Amino acid sequence: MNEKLAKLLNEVAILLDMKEIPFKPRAFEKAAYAIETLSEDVVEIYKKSGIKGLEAIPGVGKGISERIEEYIKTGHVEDFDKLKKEVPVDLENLSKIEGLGPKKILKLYKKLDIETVAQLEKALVSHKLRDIEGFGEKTEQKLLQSISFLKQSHGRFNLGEVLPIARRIIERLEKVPGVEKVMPAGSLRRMQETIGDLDILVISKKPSEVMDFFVSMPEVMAVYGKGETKSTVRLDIGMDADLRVLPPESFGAALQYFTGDKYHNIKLREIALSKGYTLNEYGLYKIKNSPPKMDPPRAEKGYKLNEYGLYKDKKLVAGKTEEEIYEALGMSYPPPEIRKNHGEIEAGQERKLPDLISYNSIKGDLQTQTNWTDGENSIKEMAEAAKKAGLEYICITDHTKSLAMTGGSDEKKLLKQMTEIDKINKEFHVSPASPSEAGRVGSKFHVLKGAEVNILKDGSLDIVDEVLAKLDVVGASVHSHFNLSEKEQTARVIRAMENQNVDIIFHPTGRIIGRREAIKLDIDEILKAAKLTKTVLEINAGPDRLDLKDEYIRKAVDMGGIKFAINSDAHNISHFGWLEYGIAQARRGWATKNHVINAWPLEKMLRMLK
Ligand code: DGT
Ligand code: CA
Ligand code: CA
Ligand code: ZN
Repeated sequence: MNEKLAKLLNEVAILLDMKEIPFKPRAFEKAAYAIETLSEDVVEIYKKSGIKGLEAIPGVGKGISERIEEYIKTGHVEDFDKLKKEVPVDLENLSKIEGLGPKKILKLYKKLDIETVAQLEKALVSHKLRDIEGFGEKTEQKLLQSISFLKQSHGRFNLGEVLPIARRIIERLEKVPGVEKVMPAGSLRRMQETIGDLDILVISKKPSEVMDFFVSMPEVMAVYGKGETKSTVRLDIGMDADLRVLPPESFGAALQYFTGDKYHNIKLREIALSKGYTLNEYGLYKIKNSPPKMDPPRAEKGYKLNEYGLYKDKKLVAGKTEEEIYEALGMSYPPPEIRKNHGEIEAGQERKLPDLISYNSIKGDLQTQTNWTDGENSIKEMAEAAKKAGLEYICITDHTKSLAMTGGSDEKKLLKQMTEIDKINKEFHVSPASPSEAGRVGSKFHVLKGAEVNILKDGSLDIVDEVLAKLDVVGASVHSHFNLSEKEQTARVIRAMENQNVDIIFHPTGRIIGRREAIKLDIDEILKAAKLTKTVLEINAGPDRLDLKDEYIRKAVDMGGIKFAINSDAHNISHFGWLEYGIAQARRGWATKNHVINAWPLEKMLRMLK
């Protein structure tokens, strides 16, 4: 129920935005996010604790919880239905189109009766939009581009959408009687930036009970197949999920096989074969009585023929755990994130796999926004939340002035904010004058002064150097002129790196997964410049950015001498959880703790900066 409900609340937010109602849309978005990331189904919460339980969900107020109650009871909400009737368009898909905000959707509906993406595409192709105020030829091009981009990425889901859902399903499966172990496999276990379908593996003494449970979960929209060992369903978010039940003795082999990726598996099987083994999802087997030459007729005399050869007997060598399989093949265990046959097998054989940065190693977050600009929470609230999330420091990096729509800071506002941060830091370092304050002593939480300054078209910045020099951390970002040629764009970013005050390039390529292409950059040149100018590159952990992507991180790691910062880019207190996605991204790029400056203690991190 959670996804469906979150989707509905997000739609209501858009509908309210259309009516230009202030504040309320943000409340709905907040509630939608809270519900989407809940680990328990709202229906369960409601069953257990009624409307009080709903109100207790952070971000869900009284009004919204009453609507949720109505939805659980009746399957719809009268208020929302009315809103939807006024603008009966396919909001879910139209709102995914980059450059098409709520007001534009409304205008297109009113002027051209456009309700679906297909209708919009048709109108664009026949240049119908050009006559409408606010939709020139440029918009036409841009919208057509976004639509074709959406079509390409169709069918895959961002890790950030899938992981909370998968975790909830896994948590529930673990409680089904007879279940001994549940593990994710496939792209999810590899923490890929996008997921095609969910693969879950289970050890159970009572397979049919798990299967019954799996196919009747509340998020299941359709059942494609249900068997003793495998079932496949479609979830309400539009994604498929496979569940396989396995015996304990081959669980490791199945986990290895279904984790993939395909190219890693193919290479591993070749190695097995070259050592006289065969490897499949049931185990690693030693082949005995293999005749020297393929001789199909012998298959009938007790021999078996398959893609590994012709053999009579095989003896199970390993299968219970993945570790024992890799060990038997003479290599160290490669973490799932790097399994894609990009050198990890050879490195494993040479016992030279990198010690990847671990999931609990981030000590500070160097990109966070507050309500001084487009964030939702105060500096203090962000700091408290970061501390609660286990961090030791954060840097406040509100937008700067040329990003006018966010109320970006000018020099004066930045200086004022620095004073405010000094004040807050004093509060974090209180002495134990009263017992109520004692708990905070020794925590040494620290708020750093920073900004996310805009890189202007020519590579200069929108804040003067004297003020930048006063900040602890300066992040610089491209937020405009996305369409420059590769040559111009590369020169622009390099010029920003050359600025003595710029410490980090935020979201370096500017891509939004499935929605906006990256800016054109000569990555090799950018990496060289980063190394030369000692500019840190961000691994933005926002689930729809994940920028840099893994391929570029790996390139930088191979080049050597380049450092990263894994930042959440939090715009509210619940976003610190995103750091996990950024860490996964760093791991897929073979980064170690040594590469990531905010995995270091504060003093060491600050020494690294320009
Ligand atoms: P996805 O679902 O597109 O995000 O990516 P995966 O990697 O989860 O792919 P999926 O669900 O088709 O298959 C799960 C795993 O099963 C995959 O990672 C490796 C294994 N597998 C699938 N097809 C093949 C194959 O043709 N050969 C081998 N060796 N393994 C395969
Ligand atoms: Ca999959
Ligand atoms: Ca699958
Ligand atoms: Zn930004």
